[in-house]
Amino acid sequence: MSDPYAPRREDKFSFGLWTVGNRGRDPFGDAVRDPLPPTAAVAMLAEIGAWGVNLHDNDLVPIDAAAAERDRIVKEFAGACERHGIVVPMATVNLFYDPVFRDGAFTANDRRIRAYALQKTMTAMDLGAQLGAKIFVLWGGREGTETDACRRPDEAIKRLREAVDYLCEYSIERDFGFKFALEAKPNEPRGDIYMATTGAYLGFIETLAHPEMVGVNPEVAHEQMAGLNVLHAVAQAWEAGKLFHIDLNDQMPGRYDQDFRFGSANVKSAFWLVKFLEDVGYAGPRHFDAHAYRTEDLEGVKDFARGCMRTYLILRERARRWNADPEIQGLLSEMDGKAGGSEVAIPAPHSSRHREALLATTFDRAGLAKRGMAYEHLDQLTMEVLLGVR
Ligand code: GCO
Ligand code: MN
Ligand code: MN
Repeated sequence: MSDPYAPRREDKFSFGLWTVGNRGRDPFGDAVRDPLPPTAAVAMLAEIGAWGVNLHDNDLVPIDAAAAERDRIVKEFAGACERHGIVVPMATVNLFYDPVFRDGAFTANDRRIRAYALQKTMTAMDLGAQLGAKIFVLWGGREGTETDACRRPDEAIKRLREAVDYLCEYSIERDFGFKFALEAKPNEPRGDIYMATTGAYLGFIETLAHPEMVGVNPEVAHEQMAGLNVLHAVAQAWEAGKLFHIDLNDQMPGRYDQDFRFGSANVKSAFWLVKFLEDVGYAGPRHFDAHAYRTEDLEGVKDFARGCMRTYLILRERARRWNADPEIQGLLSEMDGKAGGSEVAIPAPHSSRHREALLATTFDRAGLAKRGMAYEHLDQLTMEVLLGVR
């Protein structure tokens, strides 16, 4: 029998060049792995059964490359993607590594830096479009502060809006067809980053000139760093029609940015997230924005990447099992019945007749308050599905 957890193209698993290419540098220690050339990363992704590769402009093209060098590198990379059947679903821009961005990019106080950030992003969009990407992620890693003495935060938000509006215009003008996916993070590398949560971006998007072109790229670890429930953030984005991309990884709450293999730290959260994505029929890329432990060599990097996909697929199989479990489904419909079932409790839509009817209703408050919910039983059944005994 073939391996039920082997990745397939339709699973749309993607990795960033910076993820499998991560060299294990941290604030306390230098690189432990050799550079992985982009073409080799593509070959490796094909070997392990991934579908796509994502990149920042400078993961591929050095920041100071001359035009001819750029063209040669891009051609070689596009050739490798073609040969190995790997697509480039998403592109992004590095607005955090170079020292020029130490006060931010789109929100920097220096107008010339803001202009340079826009120019760099437009060039990264050209690159992404050339490689076939339709999603452009914007992660403002340096858009933040250590001290709020530097600027008023509402000024930063206005600058961010101007930048995103400008980039939407550019995509329209060039006919790139990009959908922008804004990625929130509460901190690291800045002391605090503006737009700390996915919810903050969902509010911001509605204030843009082209809100229909802009959605979010929630990241598991970024919500969990702040102690938040990532599923709730993803669900809000989905419900708003704004889940354009997703960064899957893992993280213990309250720690530094760990970028662990998907599902390796909080299995239950990962399970609910996979179940949600599968239940609603999310059809976008499943991107793993994580990296191998610093202890690993290249084989360990493959183990890491394979593990991300395999865990996702195992959790998907568990989610299907949960959905098909007669006892769980029985419990759910019993709970629904006890919660009123199909009984019309709220006379809707709001009208004078409906309002008066609702105002005139007498509720058995004490009786309603007494009912047990059976969530303990439901959660235990969930755990048993998850732990493999159901
Ligand atoms: C991080 C971020 C990045 C972004 C990437 C895409 O914590 O460093 O998650 O990995 O996702 O820069 O723009
Ligand atoms: Mn991250
Ligand atoms: Mn990310």
